Amino acid sequence: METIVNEFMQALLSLDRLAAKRILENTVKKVAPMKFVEEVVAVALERIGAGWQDGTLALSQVYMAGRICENLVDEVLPPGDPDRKDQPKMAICVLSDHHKLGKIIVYSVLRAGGFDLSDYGVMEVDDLFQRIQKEKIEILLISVLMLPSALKIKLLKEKLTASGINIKLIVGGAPFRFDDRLWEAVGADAMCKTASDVISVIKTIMGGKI
Ligand code: B12
Repeated sequence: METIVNEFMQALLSLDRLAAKRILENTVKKVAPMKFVEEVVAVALERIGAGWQDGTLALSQVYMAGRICENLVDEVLPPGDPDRKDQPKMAICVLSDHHKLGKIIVYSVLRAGGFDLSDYGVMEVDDLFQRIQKEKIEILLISVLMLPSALKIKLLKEKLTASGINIKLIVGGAPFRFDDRLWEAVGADAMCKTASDVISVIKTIMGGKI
């Protein structure tokens, strides 16, 4: 996988979308698309992000790499058959943040796993609160990649509690991977380090264990 990560990174840094797509297509002949996303796409983007932090890469490279991956991942993780009964009503969003790739992946994983859910895109606390209340959402999945955005989940939770709304919050993204206790501090019910953990967490919630 290391060679593939390096080649994929080079394709992204040269803004060569076609080369990146070719690497993806060749690799998913041998490994599951999700494995490619988590072990190649996410690793390459983290390394590119680290390059920006230590000054060896430009923010524009981080941005373009993110956009290329966003499109590729959309193509490789197709929606599954959402024909499932007795599901809780679910929605997913990015809260006050424009890092969208994690949300796209989690959404695709859930759809591919047979779950149906609404994609709210990027939301702010007040609009999100109104929408989940109106649509009677039972499980809300929130993706954030910046600490200030993660802390806004606490505001949402306070509003929900004050209104007596009982909804399960599942959170994920970089701040929760950096700090293992943050999800509890913001009042979430569960946290996932990777998108592939999400189905088992939802099944645990459906089984009444969270
Ligand atoms: C690519 C990137 C960008 C791209 C985003 C492109 C896009 N369309 O998404 C661009 C260049 C636009 C960008 C901009 C900025 N970024 Co940026 N970015 C990154 C970077 C390098 C990678 C993020 C990424 O896409 N990773 C790949 C995806 C697949 O991983 P992921 O999102 O973590 O998702 C996985 C899991 O976490 C999980 N998951 C995620 N969400 C959820 C939700 C649920 C419910 C579940 C179950 C699971 C789950 O599933 C996914 C797959 O396994 C990170 C570094 C990092 N270590 O994360 C910095 C990072 C997130 N960025 C950062 C910053 C500071 C910024 C900027 C403020 C920079 C600036 N000064 O302008 C802006 C802010 C933009 C904004 N308003 O939101 C910081 C945040 C620091 C902090 N503590 O708050 C980071 C951590 C870099 C750093 N170390 O400083 N960024």
